[in-house]
Amino acid sequence: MLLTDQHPHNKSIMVSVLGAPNVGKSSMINYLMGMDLTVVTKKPQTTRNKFHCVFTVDRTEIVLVDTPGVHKSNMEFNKRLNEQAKEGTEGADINLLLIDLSREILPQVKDFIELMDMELGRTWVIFSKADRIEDATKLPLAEVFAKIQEVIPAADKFFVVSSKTGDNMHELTGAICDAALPGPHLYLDGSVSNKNERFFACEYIREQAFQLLKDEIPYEVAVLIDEFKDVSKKDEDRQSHISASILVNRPSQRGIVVGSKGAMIKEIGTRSRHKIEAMTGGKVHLNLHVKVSPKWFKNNFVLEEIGLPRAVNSARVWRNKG
Ligand SMILES: Nc1nc2c(ncn2[C@@H]2O[C@H](COP(=O)(O)OP(=O)(O)OP(=O)(O)O)[C@@H](O)[C@H]2O)c(=O)[nH]1
Ligand SMILES: [Mg+2]
Repeated sequence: MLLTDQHPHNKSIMVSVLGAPNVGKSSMINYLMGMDLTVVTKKPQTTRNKFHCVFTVDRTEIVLVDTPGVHKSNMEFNKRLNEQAKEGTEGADINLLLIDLSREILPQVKDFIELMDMELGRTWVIFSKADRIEDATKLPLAEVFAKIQEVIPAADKFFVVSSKTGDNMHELTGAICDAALPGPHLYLDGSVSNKNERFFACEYIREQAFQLLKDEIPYEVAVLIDEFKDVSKKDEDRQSHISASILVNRPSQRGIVVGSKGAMIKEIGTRSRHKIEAMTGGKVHLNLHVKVSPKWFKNNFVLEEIGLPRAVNSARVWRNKG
């Protein structure tokens, strides 16, 4: 089917999902989609790229844009994460601003506005992790929302949700569908993202590294796919061969990621392979290598390779300085 030749009742909407690190953006997206597409860990700064997560409800296509949590930092790497979040608002019909109910609310809003430093279009405030509060209905959230509207005038609705219990997720999906406008779908039926299997293979390996490694190591790890090829013969079930490099910053981290007698790398490999196999629907042979790449997070080539190019307007800033 041509994307231009579509059912006349089709509707579509693009919704960016924004907020501080760890507030539950990716968890909410997975809940709404009904699948574990985007990576979730207990640690902040899990998501590193903006990307589309796509599903349909009846004839309505919903494109949720997952984004990295915005946070204060002078490091180039972190600035590029924030830039991804800003770019995630481009073309969005609505922004969902997640505010973690288990943390102080107004400082989260203040930091977010300062860091985004842009005029936000139509925004819905999503108070997340409601299950962490004994009784969220007793909180004066209407008053808090009125205060948020003073600083985000385009905020016109709020929801109180939990990705753990599913509270109000149905209502949120309904409201998104109601806001969708008639028009063609951007993606073919069955597409779940604008990113390919290579991207998600990387993400699922990094997710396990984030979950299994401690201290600063997860933040000093990047994953690159060296090879991803289908090796199945005609009429055979799908089989893929994937080689990936786990980059670390320092030689001492290499030993930790490999682990005693290779136990850690084996665990990262086994867990991520299961998730990759669920995605490809076939068997996966996964080879992981740990490589020391000092200060990879300052290296523009590596940053571009992991989907964090220099901000579009940074060249302009640089030229102006000259
Ligand atoms: N109790 C509870 N925990 C949640 C909820 N939503 C997310 N979490 C937990 O919060 C942590 C962070 O969740 P993520 O979905 O990765 O948060 P995020 O905003 O995408 O984080 P970044 O990608 O780092 O910006 C994980 O441990 C989740 O299990 C929720 O509704 N209730
Ligand atoms: Mg995330």
